[in-house]
Amino acid sequence: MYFPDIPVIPFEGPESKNPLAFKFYDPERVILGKKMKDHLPFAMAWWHNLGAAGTDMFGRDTADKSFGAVKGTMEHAKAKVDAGFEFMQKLGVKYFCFHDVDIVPEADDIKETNRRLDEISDYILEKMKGTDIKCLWGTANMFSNPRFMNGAGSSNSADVYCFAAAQIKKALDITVKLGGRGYVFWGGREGYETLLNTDVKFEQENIAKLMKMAVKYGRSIGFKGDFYIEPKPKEPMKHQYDFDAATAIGFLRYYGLDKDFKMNIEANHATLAGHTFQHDLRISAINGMLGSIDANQGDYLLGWDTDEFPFDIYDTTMCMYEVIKAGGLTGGFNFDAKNRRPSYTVEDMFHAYILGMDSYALGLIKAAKIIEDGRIDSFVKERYASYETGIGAKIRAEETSLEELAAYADKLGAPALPGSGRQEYLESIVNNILFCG
Ligand code: XUL
Ligand code: CO
Repeated sequence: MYFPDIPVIPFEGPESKNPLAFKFYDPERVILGKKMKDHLPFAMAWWHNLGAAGTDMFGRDTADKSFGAVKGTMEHAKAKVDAGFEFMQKLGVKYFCFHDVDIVPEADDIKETNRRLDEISDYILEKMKGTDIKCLWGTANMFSNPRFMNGAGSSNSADVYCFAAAQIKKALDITVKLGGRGYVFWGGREGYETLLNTDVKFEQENIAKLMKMAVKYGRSIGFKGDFYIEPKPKEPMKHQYDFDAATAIGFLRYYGLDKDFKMNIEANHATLAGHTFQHDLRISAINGMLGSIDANQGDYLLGWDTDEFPFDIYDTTMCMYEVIKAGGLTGGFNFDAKNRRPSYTVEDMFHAYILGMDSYALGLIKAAKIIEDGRIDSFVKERYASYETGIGAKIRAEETSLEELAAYADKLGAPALPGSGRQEYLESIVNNILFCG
């Protein structure tokens, strides 16, 4: 046991003061005809939870994530598997997400790294047996190794491009072996620092070609799930090609990849792009591409990816409002989040997941209330009522012309002002539902 002092985390309800209990996440509770645990397929991010130990630009680790083994060894890799499964089982987290190099230490030669990946995936598969824990998605880390300094699919070096392809191939093999629901492309270094040395068109074409080969290979080995792009506008690169959902969707459509890909929207990435989290969810949803979510939170005072555990109930509520309206996710809610550096104990690891899961559970409860209440939906419907009859209906049905509309406007002389947007009234409704019962 790696967490002997931590019990299985029970649901005790909102009145509980027990730090090791859920206040809102009650997996069997039915909301809008579906159990909470089915609305909220939570996932553990291998890298933050079992890897990140507090190192930042100015200081080294504060937490001990050795799990009793020497870091950088296969013994440590296996200890992480054991600790990770104990952690997920104690919390009732049913999925995990991983990068290839989160689950094994990377060797100098890719053949040895791949051998290690075979060994650890056998170990994980064995561990999965007898539990109901599954793989949400896998990915290849194509940003940490110095060879990827200029990107992977966008690298100026064809040799590096081949290494990226080799890593994707292996990461897909492992994802399929573990029954993963999805496969993620986060293009951390797919972008540029300066246009003075960059052929943007060339790089984007190469990325698309790599993705096409990945789809072809994935389907050939029986991968039936979704590929995801995880948009992010910057960090580590100054400009990243997958800037936001709208940009990534346009890219996928242009290169004919939109049938195989969906979006994995990360809250903190959306805010870095100058959007709300809800905005990127809505853009994905209306394009039929809302696939999965990296459930974290940024800090409005800091301009980088702080990857905090979500606690803002307004945000989780509006997220769940979008997810419910979209009919749910094909993926899940991956806590791509890390403890703050001074929260370095084992208890903190559990507090963080309890916070995240409770925040989403409460968001779900409140979003369902907003939908059941119906005032916001009916206001939005009414706001566009002028398109239901007369000239508006003709516009919707594409049964008119610019000439007819111009003649209509001439006859009118001047239109009445559109109806009030009633923003403050609508915001009060949300506050009322959030804070009064
Ligand atoms: C980085 C980030 C990644 C992706 C997977 O900002 O979010 O961890 O989720 O590569
Ligand atoms: Co992420």
